[in-house]
Amino acid sequence: AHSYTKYNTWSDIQNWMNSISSSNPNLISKQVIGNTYEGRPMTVLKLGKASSSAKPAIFMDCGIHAREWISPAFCQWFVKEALSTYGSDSQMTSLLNQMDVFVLPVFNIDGYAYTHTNNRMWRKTRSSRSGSSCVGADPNRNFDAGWCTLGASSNPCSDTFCGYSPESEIEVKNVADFIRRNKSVIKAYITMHSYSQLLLFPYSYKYGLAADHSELLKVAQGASAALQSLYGTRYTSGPGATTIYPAAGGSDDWAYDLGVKYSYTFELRDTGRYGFLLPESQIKPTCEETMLAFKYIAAYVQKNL
Ligand code: 0X9
Ligand code: ZN
Ligand code: ZN
Repeated sequence: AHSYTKYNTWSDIQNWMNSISSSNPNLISKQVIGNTYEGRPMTVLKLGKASSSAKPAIFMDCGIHAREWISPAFCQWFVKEALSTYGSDSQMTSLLNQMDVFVLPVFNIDGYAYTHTNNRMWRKTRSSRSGSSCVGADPNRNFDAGWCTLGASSNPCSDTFCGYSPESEIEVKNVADFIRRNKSVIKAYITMHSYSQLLLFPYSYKYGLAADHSELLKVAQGASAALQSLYGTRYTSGPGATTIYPAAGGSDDWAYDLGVKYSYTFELRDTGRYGFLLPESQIKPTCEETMLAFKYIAAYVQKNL
């Protein structure tokens, strides 16, 4: 069964999406943006109060990498918190009145399912091609941003395989198409990974600073401070290339170059004690503190529309 303080299976997450959206028709709608390689539906939840005119929006995805289980847990937590605090928390109320938040709870569903059934440490998609016996590409190397030039591998057996071409992975194409289609309303792109406790922003495919570097850094530092205020968890903020490592083909750089200025990658808890195998007892504190960072960024974006 579904629980916010457990790592849910894809099937539990699907049931949860159906039930939460039918219980909250005034604040959530569901749309399938395409199917995964293995045919699972990629469902985006749109949170926000209905409006007669187009609302500016934030897009957030979780679970680009299959084994980073705390990430989908955060997307689920976020949806719950948004619904349960709308009407009582003034910031959440104002956010959902003025903006929509698109949430993709699991990006790499096939990989996520595989980590539950076959290999807990799987990272990539599950696509295959004749000519190679190795399965999958790294979805966060498959976006069209300096594709496969740096920190990515052209070997299909590598965990950072960039794929056969930009957007060769259907999951990446589905998300990129959705963001391109909604480009005029999407003001921020937030993607959840683990682990390392970092708040990253462009660029990662090159060392050069983003045109908006100082603003992106200031907002990241404010968000990290908000996160730390709850339990003292420390985050480091900075451009991907120098803060974690140079790596091309990532979703954050791609969204930024498309024109989505506020583009952030979170690397959630921890710093390596448990790594990808973060205990379920840490889901609640991790999500609670991350909510504060998300809300800090959202408030800034809303103020600067
Ligand atoms: O390597 C990645 O894709 C991310 N780290 S992870 O351990 N979750 O795999 C960092 C992504 C930073 N952004 C880009 N490289 N564009
Ligand atoms: Zn279950
Ligand atoms: Zn990741």
